[in-house]
Amino acid sequence: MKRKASGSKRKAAEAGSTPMMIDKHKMATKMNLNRNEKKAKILVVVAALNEEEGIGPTLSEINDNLDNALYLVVDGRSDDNTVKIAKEMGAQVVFQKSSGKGDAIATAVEYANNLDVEYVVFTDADFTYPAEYLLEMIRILKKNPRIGMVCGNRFNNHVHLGRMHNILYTGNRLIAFIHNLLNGVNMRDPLTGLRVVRWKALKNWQPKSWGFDVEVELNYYIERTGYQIAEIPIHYRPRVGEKKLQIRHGFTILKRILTDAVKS
Ligand SMILES: Nc1nc2c(ncn2[C@@H]2O[C@H](COP(=O)(O)OP(=O)(O)OP(=O)(O)O)[C@@H](O)[C@H]2O)c(=O)[nH]1
Ligand SMILES: [Mg+2]
Repeated sequence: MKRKASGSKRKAAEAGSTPMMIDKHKMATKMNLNRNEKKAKILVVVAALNEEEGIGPTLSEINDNLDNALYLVVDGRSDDNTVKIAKEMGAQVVFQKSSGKGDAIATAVEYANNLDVEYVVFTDADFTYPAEYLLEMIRILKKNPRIGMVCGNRFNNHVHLGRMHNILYTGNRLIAFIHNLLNGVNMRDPLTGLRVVRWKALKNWQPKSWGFDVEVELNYYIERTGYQIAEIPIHYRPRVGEKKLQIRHGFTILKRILTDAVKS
C-alpha cells in the first residue's frame, strides 16, 4: 500500500505536477454526496476498479464544483477500499454484472433509466480529470440543444505533452485519425474520459463494448442520433493508483471503429 502511494507521488513529481493536490482530509470526510437526490438533474458516473487512492479526491472535487448532483460509482469488483470509501462519502455504489469499463458504463445507463436526470457526467476515478470544467460543459449543453455531448480535450496548448507517455500520445492521434476516416467522427480527443452527455441523447443507447472501446462507440452513437459533439480544452493530471489501460487495448478500440464502420 505504502509503496503504491509513494510510487504515484514519484510519478506525479516526475511529470511536473504537485503531488499534494490530493486533499487527504477531504478523502476521509463523510460527505453525504447524494443528500439532494430528489432535486438532482445531473448524474455523475464514475467507473472504478481498484481506485482507493483516486476515488475520494475525485468525488470530493466534483462535489466542490456541482450542486445537486447524484453520484453513482460502478464498481468492477475492486478488492481494495474503493467501495468502502465511495459508500462512506455517500455515493450510490452498484456492482457491474461482468467486467470491463464498457460493461460498467452499460450498467450506469441502465441505472439512469430509472432516474429523472437531464445530464450525465462521465469521469475516471483516478483523479486525472479536473472537475473545474463541468459547469462550463453543462452550460454549453444548456445553451445549444443540438449538442448532445461535450468532451474534455486533453490535446491542446495547455497540455505538457511530456505528461502523456509518447506511445499513448501517438496511439491517440492514430485512433483519432481512423475514427474520423471510418466513422466520420471528427474529434481531437476521442478517447477522453471526461464527458457530459445530454440524457435525451443517451437514453436509448445499448452499449456493445465491454472494455475501453466504449468511448469510440459512444462518440459514433451520439453522431448517429443527429446530435453534435463539442470539445473544450482541459488540463490533465497524472493518474494516482494503478493504470488499467494497456497498449493492447488499442486493438480493441480499432476493432470497434472498424465494426461500427462495416455495420453502418
Ligand atoms: N467498473 C470498472 N471500472 C473500470 C474497469 N477498468 C477500468 N475501469 C475504470 O475506468 C477508468 C479508466 O481507466 P484507466 O486505467 O484510468 O484508463 P485511462 O484513463 O484510459 O488511462 P490512464 O488514466 O492513462 O491510465 C478508471 O476509473 C478505472 O478504474 C472495469 O473493468 N470495471
Ligand atoms: Mg484514467
